[in-house]
Order: sequence, then C-alpha cells, then structure tokens
Amino acid sequence: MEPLIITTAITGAATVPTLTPYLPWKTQDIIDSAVSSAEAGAAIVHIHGRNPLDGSPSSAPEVFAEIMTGIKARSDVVICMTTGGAPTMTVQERTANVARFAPEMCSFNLGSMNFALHPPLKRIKEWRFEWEPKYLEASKDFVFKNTFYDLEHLCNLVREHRTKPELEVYDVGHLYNLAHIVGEGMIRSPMHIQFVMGVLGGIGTMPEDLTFLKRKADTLFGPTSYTWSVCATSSGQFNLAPISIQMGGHVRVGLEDNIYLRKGVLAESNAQLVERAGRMAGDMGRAVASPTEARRILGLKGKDQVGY
Ligand code: KMH
Ligand code: ZN
Repeated sequence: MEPLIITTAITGAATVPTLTPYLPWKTQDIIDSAVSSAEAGAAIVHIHGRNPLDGSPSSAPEVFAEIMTGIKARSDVVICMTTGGAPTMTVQERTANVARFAPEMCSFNLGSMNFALHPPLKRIKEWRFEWEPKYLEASKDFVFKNTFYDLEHLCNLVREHRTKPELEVYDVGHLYNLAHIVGEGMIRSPMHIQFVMGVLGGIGTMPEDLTFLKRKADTLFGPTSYTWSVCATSSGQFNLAPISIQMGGHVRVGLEDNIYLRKGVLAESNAQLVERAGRMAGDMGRAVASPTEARRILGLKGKDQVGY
C-alpha cells in the first residue's frame, strides 16, 4: 500500500468563528496553521481565503496571494486551492484564482446540491460577528451550483494550468457526473477523488455509505485508475478515517470539516487533527506520505511550476 496522504483543510467556509475559538481566519493564522499542519504530517493543505477583518469567506486575490506565497516560503507542503469558495460567491469568483495562481491542486465540486449550514443556529444565541447567523440562515435556501457548464469551465482551467483536481464527491450522483465528463475526455487519468461525507445535502457518514461510494467508483472507473481520500463532517471524520486507511485510501482532516478532536472535545489546532490521523495510520501499520511522496503518488506538476 502507498503511504497515507494526509490533507488538512485549514479553515474552509462552513465553520464560522463563533463555533470554535481555534479556527484560523486571519491571514497570518491561516499560514501558520498550514505550516504547523505540514510539520505534524500533512502532505497537502486545502486552502480557503477569509476576510482578515471579520473572518467572513473571501475570494480576494490579494488574500490568496498572501496565503499561497506565505506557505510556499516556509514549507514544501502541496497547496490545494478551493474552487468551492462559499455560498456567497459566484462560480466565476470561486474559480478565478486557478488562472491567477496555477496551483498544483484545486478542489473540483462535481454537482449542484443543497449545502446547508444552519443547524448551529438552534443552539448558539450569541455570535462573535454579525454576518455569521445571517450567513448560516441564508444557507437554508442555498443551491451549491456546479452545473455541467461549470464543470466544463473548470475542466478547461485545470487542463490549461496543469492543476490536479481534488474531485469532490458528496453523493453517488456525483460519480456519475464524473463518469460523464471522463467519457467526454474532459478529465485526465489518474484521477484523485475526495469523498466528502456528512454535508447536509449529501450522503451520510455511515461505513456502508463509504464502501458503497468506493464500490461504485471501482465499477465506473476501475480500481486502479484513481486514488481516493475521505473527509467527513464532525464525528464522521475519525469514524471513517480508519476505514479509508485500511482500504488503501487517503484522509483529509481539518477545522473546515470537523472541529472536534474527539467527542465533545474541540481540536485546538489543525495540527492536532493531523497528529491524530497520523497516529491512526501508525497503529494500523501504514506510513505517512511526505509532500514529495504525495507529489509522486498524485503525479503533480511540482512546486516550481506554480504561478505564485
Ligand atoms: N467544506 C467541504 C465540505 C471546496 O472547497 O471546494 C467542501 C469543500 C468545498 O471542500
Ligand atoms: Zn474547501
């Protein structure tokens, strides 16, 4: 089995600052958290931007430029830039940074869906920033838009910039969407699929949800034509990680998807979550991949080929 690639999703757009005091959202904190995650064993960092004044999601090129160059200067870690952005952004805003920065990897969301973030509104009454409850409430009526038109646009971008897509599958229909664009010759092999589980609007986090997706992907693409990884919301993350580790998949952890180290205990950093994934791998006899090994396993173009 190949060594385990651990990705950390540093800040995302679904976790709002009131949910955990440990969420990095100031630009320097995002950079520091990415670097310490890499030191803890992450080979890839999945990056979103945040407005440094109030932590709201941002696609501003200057924010991304600072984050990407800041990480690159201090670490060899692979940077995977989001194109999912946030509910508040258009597809154009979400994807424009790929052309600006030509990163080694970027996320690639495979279908339109509900993407609801409102459940914390029931239990939290006091918010750190005014935008947070409004943003969560608005997500009830949000459709995360990733039409075939959008998929085609992103296929062109990743091909042009030799950026490897983190193919995000939130439900079984997304595998069929992927099969369609593969059939059209729009995506290159070998592919890297990220099963994103537990989003309110997608598949759940039961073990059989994962084994079903994996079996379906094997049927559609053939088991050796892709690498795969699992991330999941909340407790689903560390329930599914050992299954993925055992089955030859990779894992993504991080405060974007899950704020708990274990039941009821907040993770105090992204690095802590990476360390836990690394310990699991060690206990199960699987080595953890360095960024260099991750580049080889995923066939990335290399850090010297990016546009920042
Ligand atoms: N926060 C994840 C559930 C993206 O950045 O493209 C989804 C995600 C989207 O990672
Ligand atoms: Zn993301």
